[in-house]
Amino acid sequence: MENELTQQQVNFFEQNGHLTLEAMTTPEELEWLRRIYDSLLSKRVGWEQGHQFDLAGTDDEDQPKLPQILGPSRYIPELKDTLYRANAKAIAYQLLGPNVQDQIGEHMIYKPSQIGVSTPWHQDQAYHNPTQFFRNINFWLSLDDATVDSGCLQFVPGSHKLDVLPHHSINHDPRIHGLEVDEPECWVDQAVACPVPAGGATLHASYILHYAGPNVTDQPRRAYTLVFRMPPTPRDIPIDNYWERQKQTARAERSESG
Ligand SMILES: O=C(O)CCC(=O)C(=O)O
Repeated sequence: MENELTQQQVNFFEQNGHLTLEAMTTPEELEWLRRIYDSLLSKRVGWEQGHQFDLAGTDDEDQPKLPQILGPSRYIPELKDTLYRANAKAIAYQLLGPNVQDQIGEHMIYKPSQIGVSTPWHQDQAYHNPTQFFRNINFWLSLDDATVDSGCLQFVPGSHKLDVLPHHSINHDPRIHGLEVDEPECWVDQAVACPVPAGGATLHASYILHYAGPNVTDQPRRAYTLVFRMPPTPRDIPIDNYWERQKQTARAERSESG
């Protein structure tokens, strides 16, 4: 069970901006998480509030291509007490120091078997407040064996040292929540795929470019992410994130009217 990194792992993370860990929780907790996950997804929990939506679609199809739930622990508070979360917190403290914020980010992204589409190349900070600098670590727990064919994460090593690059909505459609970096083809040759066994996780640093392919297997690809953050600091000049200002998603409409 991993809750402390070796110096070699710390150095690797700092240099490359990502790391793979083989075991973040027990098989028993993993099984419990799968039941919660499947129930949240199948009941479309949070849909009306805009907390659940299709990351890669316009929310008007019967079968979302890439369902995402933001903040699942607001519906299942026991998710705040998992061993996964305790282990991730210990590692986040080791990497970021004692000023890590108590309030953490959390989401689930599901790639249904044979249906889940790719998560395009992006930087998480393209979604975030353009007036601030971030120092975050994402833990991406895989509830299934994640392979290249099922959509494990892929990273551009060292790209966490970049600032936010220009992005656009998937398919250049502002009704779609998901973002893609402009000219994604520039990065493909540098990609490192990071398969991970069920119960293992990849970690990634703020600003790293990452991607996950479509799920072309007969198995689901269920991922549960926790984001640990340092207090953000102000930028002198905000990023011009016109891609976010152009958004017109059904999800945002539901959330505003809810
Ligand atoms: O699960 C995926 O397909 C993408 C996950 C991701 O981009 C993230 O957690 O930052």
